[in-house]
Amino acid sequence: MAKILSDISRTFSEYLLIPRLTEKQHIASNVSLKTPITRFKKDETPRLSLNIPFVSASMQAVSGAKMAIALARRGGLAFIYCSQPINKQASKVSRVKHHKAGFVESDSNVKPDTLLKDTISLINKTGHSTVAVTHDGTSKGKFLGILTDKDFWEYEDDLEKPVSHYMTPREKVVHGSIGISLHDANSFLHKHKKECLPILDKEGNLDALVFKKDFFDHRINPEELLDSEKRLVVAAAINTHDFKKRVPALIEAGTDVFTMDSSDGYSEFQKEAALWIREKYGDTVALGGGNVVSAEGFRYLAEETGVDFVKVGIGGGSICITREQKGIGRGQASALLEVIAERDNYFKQTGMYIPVCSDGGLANDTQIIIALAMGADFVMMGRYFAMTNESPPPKISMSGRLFKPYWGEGSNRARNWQRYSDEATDTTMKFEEGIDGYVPIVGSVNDVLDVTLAKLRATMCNNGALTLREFTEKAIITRVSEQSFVEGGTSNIVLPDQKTTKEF
Ligand code: MZP
Repeated sequence: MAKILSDISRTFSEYLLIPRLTEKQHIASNVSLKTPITRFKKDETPRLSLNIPFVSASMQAVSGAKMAIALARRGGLAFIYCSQPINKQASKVSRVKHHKAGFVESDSNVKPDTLLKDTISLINKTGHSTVAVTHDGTSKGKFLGILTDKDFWEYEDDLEKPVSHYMTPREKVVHGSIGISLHDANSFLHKHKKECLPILDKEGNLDALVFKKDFFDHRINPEELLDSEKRLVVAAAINTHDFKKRVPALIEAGTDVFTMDSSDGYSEFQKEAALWIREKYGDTVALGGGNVVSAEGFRYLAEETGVDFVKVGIGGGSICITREQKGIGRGQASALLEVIAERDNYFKQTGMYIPVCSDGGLANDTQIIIALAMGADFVMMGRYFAMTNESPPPKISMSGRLFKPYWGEGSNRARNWQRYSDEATDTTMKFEEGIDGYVPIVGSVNDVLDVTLAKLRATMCNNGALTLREFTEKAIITRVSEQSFVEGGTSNIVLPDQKTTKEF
């Protein structure tokens, strides 16, 4: 006979936190939201930590290059989706890696005889207003000069003339030499009142560029997630079919963190892919596995695959119909609590801590807070980020309001990408696991994060916690009855607009 679990499947909205003593040091500005994303041994520092406990879902409607830049700049990560050809995913990763940094390899380069009209096309294509002029038009060629959009007037100047006519030539360009520290390069920019400092090697070849705006960017976003070369950290999803081709291409493009993307990750396919990646790349990259919803699923991934983090959640996603279609899944809170308990057991037994990500089904800020209080190291969200300006789909106006399309990775729409790809494996689809709908636009990633992070910090202070670890350790959580749930809303008053909803 099948084993029937004694407790029912529960969701986050069935729980509330009981406040703990708030001491004087418990104020929002003292709260740290740093959280590990790689496994680590007791008393060791994780190889990589997030500065905020939020990542965006590896979905076509959510995580493109724009989202990855916006989130890494706030200290989180976007998992660039893998339901696209390898070269397209790699080029998105590369765009994020080259977005900004202390020292960047010049992305827009021309030869001195390139016509101004062609240089303007390049500027429009790359979006970079600074173009390096080198003898061979490469990023490492002999440096001859620099052209910015202030050096010409598009509608006045002769577009048929070569760029050498308009550029600032090398002898007039303030430049630095290879080996200069970032701090000195920035001081140089400040002293000479320049926007961009080319860095040259001894032979006069271009090595890198340092931009003033990057310096200010970092001041505005002190939490941004940077690699050892001060470039944004990039994350990408992979599948267990084409990983032998996809992973090398994504590593070449600069991916730092991978996650295997599957609605059911308790499988030998994940083991095979993870072991292959570890054998080839060791722990130079971070790797996540999942999704699982049970202690045994967690233990399998922890022991057999060596993954860095485990994602939890099947069927809770806002666009997900897996539970209806296949009869598998579990209430997200029950799944998370069981996996967290097993993660803590595993840590006690082995001294190895494996971070856990709660993925999907977070319907509002309160549920995010409860998931973190229960012990999730970070949360993955689709709908939350799909509603922002930075998600890939275009805006659509319906009945005077702005929306964006949002569809599941298990929907026909998402899975169709293989039809147009050489990497196609199985293009036949017998049933869908995701739906295709719309979500309202709520603003930028910064707008939504500012509100959610403020609420999270405030709740942590109510719970006498300054770190996420302390938050979980001190958390006392109660289940709520349906009646107390109703009591939690406004009661016995008439709202001016009865259609007003309380959740965004
Ligand atoms: P949500 O934040 O929109 O509620 O859920 C996002 C999560 O749903 C994703 O991270 C992924 O785990 C899951 N997902 C994505 N597509 C589907 C589907 O088509 C799905 N069924 O369940």
